[in-house]
Amino acid sequence: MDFEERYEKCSQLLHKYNQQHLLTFWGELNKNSRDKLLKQIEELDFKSLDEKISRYVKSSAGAQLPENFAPAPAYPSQPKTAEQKGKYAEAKKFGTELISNGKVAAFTVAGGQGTRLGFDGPKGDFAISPVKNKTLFRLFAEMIKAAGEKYNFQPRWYIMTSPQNHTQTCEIFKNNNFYGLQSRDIFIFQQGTEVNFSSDGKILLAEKDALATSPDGHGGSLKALFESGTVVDMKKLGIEYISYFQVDNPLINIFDPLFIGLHAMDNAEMSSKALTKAGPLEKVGNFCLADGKVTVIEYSDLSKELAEKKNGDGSLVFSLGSIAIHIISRSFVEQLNTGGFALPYHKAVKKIPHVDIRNGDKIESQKPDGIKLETFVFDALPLTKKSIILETIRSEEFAPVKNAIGTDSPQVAKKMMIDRAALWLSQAGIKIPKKPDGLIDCRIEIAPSFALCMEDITEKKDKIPQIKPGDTVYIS
Ligand code: UD2
Repeated sequence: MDFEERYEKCSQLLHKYNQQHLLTFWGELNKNSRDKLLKQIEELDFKSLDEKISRYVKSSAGAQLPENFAPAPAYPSQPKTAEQKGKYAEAKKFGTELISNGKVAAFTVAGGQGTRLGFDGPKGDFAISPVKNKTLFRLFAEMIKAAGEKYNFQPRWYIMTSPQNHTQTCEIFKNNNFYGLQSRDIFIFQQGTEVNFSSDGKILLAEKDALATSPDGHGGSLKALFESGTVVDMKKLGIEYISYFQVDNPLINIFDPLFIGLHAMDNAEMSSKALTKAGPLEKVGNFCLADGKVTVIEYSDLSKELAEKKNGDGSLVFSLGSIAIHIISRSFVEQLNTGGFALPYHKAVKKIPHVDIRNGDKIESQKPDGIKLETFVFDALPLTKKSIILETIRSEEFAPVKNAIGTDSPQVAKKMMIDRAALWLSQAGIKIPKKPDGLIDCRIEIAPSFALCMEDITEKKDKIPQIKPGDTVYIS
């Protein structure tokens, strides 16, 4: 199709869908810019556009909640009955076998912007470890390498970026020599984008020759895993399970035999780790059961009344929070993508710089008035035939780095990393110096190559130096 024909076709479609303003500056554009703009318009999914606008962009209703829902059941972090003890032991053994046989791959979603943290660059490059200042990416790489050595397999790491940080992320990996991993074992791919809208349903222009777009949310990972060829790569390598985690959690236990084993033994398609919420309004999703399906209801969508509802023993009715740690079966991702799947959108009202159609000026909005649409990965849970939840302990596995100060800040995460290291050491019988007020009086960091979990310490106990008050110790 030549240029004229392409323009005609796009123009007709845009008229039909009330988006003709996108060609306002056509007359001012050179050939390259015209081509760039047409390509973006040609890629728009016009079929779903009207529904997207009426159902999500213009609607002021929040997420659609299921009519009836109850708290979701979960495996406890420690087995309680004899039957459970037997099952956990079996699951650990099975999970270990699956890892050793190369059936599990690591998968980090790292397409977010890290705006709240105020860090300029991919969040994975943020330095977080308390002694060596290792970045999140370096920590994950070291965990993955150490797991490969511990379980004697060739680990593969998939990382999802977004157009905003893809090139930078790839450069960071190259500049750091892939953190000691083989470059061929790291597969970095980009997620998709969604166009941004004004509140009246018009697609915004970021430039006269470019639509305004933003990453399509972490739910986009389920599509991107497929469209990037990642699942084909996994299939070739015999990888069956995807260990999904967010780029912001330095305490992640990427290859957890128990979690992987339970997921596989129960024939689950997508499973989750959960923890007891720190309070009724903690900003994590709530695990619920709706129509027999595991469903996550975001903190912002659960009424205060329900969030605060208590059981007779004083515990919260909706006590299990989602920490975005999942095991996803590769076959589930394939199935979702071949069966015309679509996750619901969530609307976010943000400040989106855009071009003023009336005069071509750039508008930097003072208040949030642009609309971004995102999908969330946990919305795939109700689409599974089976989904299990394993409760975990916050101090062992969850210290997200989200805000510059306060809750979920680097300061808190560093302290939690030190506390976990101290607990692992003291459980192995190593004396940890404490201040009179009971606080730990040293700074400790344990290299993933030394220990990936508490049990690894016991075997290497003799190699740990004595720790004196005020010491800064790196155990490697
Ligand atoms: C998420 C969950 C929340 C809880 C919490 C745990 C949502 C809406 N909420 O909160 O329930 O589990 O995490 O830490 O998910 N990302 C992409 N592409 C995108 C958007 C995000 O890769 O388009 C990645 C991002 O890089 C990060 C992760 O997804 O690794 C979470 O993103 P977030 O920080 O925006 O999620 P948050 O804190 O709202």
